[in-house]
Amino acid sequence: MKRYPAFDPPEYVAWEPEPGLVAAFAETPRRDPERRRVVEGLDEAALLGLYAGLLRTRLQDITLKRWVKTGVISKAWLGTGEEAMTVGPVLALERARDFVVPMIRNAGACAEMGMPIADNFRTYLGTGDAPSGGRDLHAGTLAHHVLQPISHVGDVVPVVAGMALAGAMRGDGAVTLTWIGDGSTKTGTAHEGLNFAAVRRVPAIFVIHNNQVALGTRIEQHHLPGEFEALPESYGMAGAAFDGNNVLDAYAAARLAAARCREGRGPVMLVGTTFRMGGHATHDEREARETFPAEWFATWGKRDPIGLYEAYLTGRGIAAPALEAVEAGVADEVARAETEALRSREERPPEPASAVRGVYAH
Ligand SMILES: Cc1ncc(C[n+]2csc(CCOP(=O)(O)OP(=O)(O)O)c2C)c(N)n1
Ligand SMILES: [Mg+2]
Repeated sequence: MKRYPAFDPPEYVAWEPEPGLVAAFAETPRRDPERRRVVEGLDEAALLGLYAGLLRTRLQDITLKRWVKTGVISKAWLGTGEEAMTVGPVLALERARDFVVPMIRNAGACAEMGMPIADNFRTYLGTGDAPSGGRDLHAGTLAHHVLQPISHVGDVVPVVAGMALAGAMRGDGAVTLTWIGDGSTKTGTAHEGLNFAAVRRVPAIFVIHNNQVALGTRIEQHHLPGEFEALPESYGMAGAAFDGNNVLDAYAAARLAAARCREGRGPVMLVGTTFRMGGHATHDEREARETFPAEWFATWGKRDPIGLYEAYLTGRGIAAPALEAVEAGVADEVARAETEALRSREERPPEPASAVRGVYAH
């Protein structure tokens, strides 16, 4: 993809595929026979759909970062380098019946569930026609089967357990998927929700989104022994790990988990490992660079989920013009959404009276 020197992490600006990593990318989902079958069953349209999802997610972040740098908004929570964690699992679901509950770093999930990109931007701009009515910068709308994130990390887990229980009671085969950050796993509510989901065997997928940092706290400062793979079993849940920078591995793992949920076999916890290539938000990128050794950024920078996937697609015989056409289409889609959202900012400020609507007491 086109790189954006003013906004991309420096490791991505002159990104080149490293042959060993490209080979490992193709090999990873093939190690498990079931995942291999899922990946081999993807046709070109599905493969390019995953590519479009990654680009759409990255380009929304690039737009937000440009807005921060040009004073349109004051800060943004980005998922740069973590796109595969979001896009693979969402595209493994069935939009019409399944539900997702992203955290702010998974905001790319909204568009992949069909929510207009402009609505994600409007949420940041606090416009009256944003799904939140201008009240909250967490994006989501149930019309598109996306529940808005709850700011208090971990609190969404019991809600997800309840949504999945509701799906089981309706009997419509709906699966509910959420992400739990490595830091969020430390909250009491996350534990309660996970236990409830396991005991009631609800059709939920919990993706442990291990980006190895919780705000400014490195993984080894908040988590022993440093691995999450044992967590599913400790709840009596099915579980599996996947490569968080590999959209195919993420997709296949979630696809199999969703099938298991639909068979009534209870929840699945998927553990994905990745790395946050920016700050907690745009305000602390410099601090993030001081929080981790430079080698971490160098190592994970070589594993750009988009660059590696492009190299994989090329190896699978998809020609450069096909990739470029997808990128041009997505770039246009994001640019149009930006224009629409900025128009809303001019024309659709929230009505002052709306501040007291939908609250418990006023
Ligand atoms: C209950 C609660 N405590 C503290 C915060 C402030 N806070 C926001 S995000 C965050 C770190 C979350 O880490 P993690 O779950 O790993 O998610 P990540 O930011 O890496 O995506 C913290 C401490 C919060 N939002 N909610
Ligand atoms: Mg984290």
